[in-house]
Amino acid sequence: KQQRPCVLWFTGLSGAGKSTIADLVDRRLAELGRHATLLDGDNLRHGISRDLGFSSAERTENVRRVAEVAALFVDAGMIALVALISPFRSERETARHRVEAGEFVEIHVATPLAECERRDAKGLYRKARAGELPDFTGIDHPYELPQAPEITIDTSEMTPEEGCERIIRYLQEHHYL
Ligand code: GGZ
Repeated sequence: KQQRPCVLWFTGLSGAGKSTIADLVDRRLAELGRHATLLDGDNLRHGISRDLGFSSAERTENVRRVAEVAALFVDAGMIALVALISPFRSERETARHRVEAGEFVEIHVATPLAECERRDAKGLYRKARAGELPDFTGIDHPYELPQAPEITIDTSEMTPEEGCERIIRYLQEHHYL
């Protein structure tokens, strides 16, 4: 059966669950025999974006680079999973238009700020509140809400596994799988 390539673009706050869900989807795709690759902000910032910080201009450049890499994987017929805060609507739209219509699935991991901050798995929100991490998304740096994401997942209402299942079902119903 012909594989339909796409970008699965996970956007949302730090600690919203983007990486956790993208990792589960990546593994499910492997089980289903699909070639997929996971581009995760936390890792990429040690590699292709190691020169970038968290100013608006640097985030814009980070998102641009990752969108370009994702498009290369789509050109190669793969599914590219991208997990980046990607806080600006215009940069997400640029990423969307970098690939063909229907090849971009925006997944808003919409866990509320209060819940991300309550969990604070890496202690970053505490540091940001203490003024030790300036320009922290949701605290003193903006996050522009997606207006028409293909999928919305709030991990305060469902488990990461349920979020993964919802995405797999979407991909099946829309003939990506
Ligand atoms: C937001 C920050 C910041 C600031 C460090 N603001 O939850 P994490 O830790 O593991 O993932 C976050 C990651 C965000 O990188 P992205 O490449 O996804 O961001 S963007 O799309 O905006 O370019 C967080 C950590 O880096 N981190 N400082 N100030 N997140």
